[in-house]
Amino acid sequence: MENLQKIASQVRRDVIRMVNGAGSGHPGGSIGIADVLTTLYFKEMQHDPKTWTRSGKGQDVFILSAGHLAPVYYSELARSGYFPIEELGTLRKMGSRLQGHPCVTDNLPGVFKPSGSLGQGLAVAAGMALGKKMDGDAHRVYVLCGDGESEEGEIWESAMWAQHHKVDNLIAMTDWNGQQIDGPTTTVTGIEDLRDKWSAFGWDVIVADGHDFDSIESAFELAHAENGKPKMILFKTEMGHGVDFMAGTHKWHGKAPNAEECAAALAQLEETLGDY
Ligand SMILES: Cc1ncc(C[n+]2csc(CCOP(=O)(O)OP(=O)(O)O)c2C)c(N)n1
Repeated sequence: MENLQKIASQVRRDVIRMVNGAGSGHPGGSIGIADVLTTLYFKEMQHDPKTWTRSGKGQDVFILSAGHLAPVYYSELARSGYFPIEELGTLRKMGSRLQGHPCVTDNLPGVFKPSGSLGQGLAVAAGMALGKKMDGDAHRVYVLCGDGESEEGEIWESAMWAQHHKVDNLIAMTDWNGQQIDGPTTTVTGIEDLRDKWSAFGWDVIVADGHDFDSIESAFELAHAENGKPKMILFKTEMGHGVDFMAGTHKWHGKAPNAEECAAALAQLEETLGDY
């Protein structure tokens, strides 16, 4: 667990440096979900960058539905060995494979699906999960959605479809930080309470603390149940977690720190694996 904490700290540093270097991007949600995605990539998923293919065959699959969280996604992928860590410094630069939102035309290893247009990832993940069942592939499909993203209708179409087809190898996660681009989710559409909504759609619902590694690991453990129901883990997180002036506000949803802010943020995050 100590190791996961160290990796997550480095991932947060990567995100801050990448977005500062690009001069644009999405740091708040990215550092808020870093503990969950670090546990996913470094503990939970069965995956191997050396044998990875875009079909996802023979491995677990992760789809980032909330595509604006690309900075944390790229950091997890690079730190897991999908592509060189130095490439992180090219975020949003001309000719880079690391576009502001994930894209597959540049053949970036580890990415299954382009995202950024919110709402689509869950549908694709549900289809891939059923495909795995039909192929006799015992691996799982994971997908991360935002709570603001869950205001999209396609999410709920996919929710109905997945429970109808009993895709219990689908583990969806919501970054339940209570914030979205325009402010608190309660003031935008009032999407709460997500627990009731997902239960009503026939899913197995698990609520966990997205900054407590024991809680994150237990949630994944519970989600392994082969009970005919798709799983939704609602991870309670804090947007901007780890950097005091970014924490708990939507103001850093899509804003790059300047040089001074970048230095202040990095001073709060331990460098554990070496910067790129
Ligand atoms: C279809 C679509 N509509 C609107 C947007 C613009 N948009 C980008 S991020 C965002 C808010 C997402 O909120 P949330 O999923 O909670 O992410 P967080 O703010 O927590 O990072 C919106 C509305 C988009 N990318 N795609």
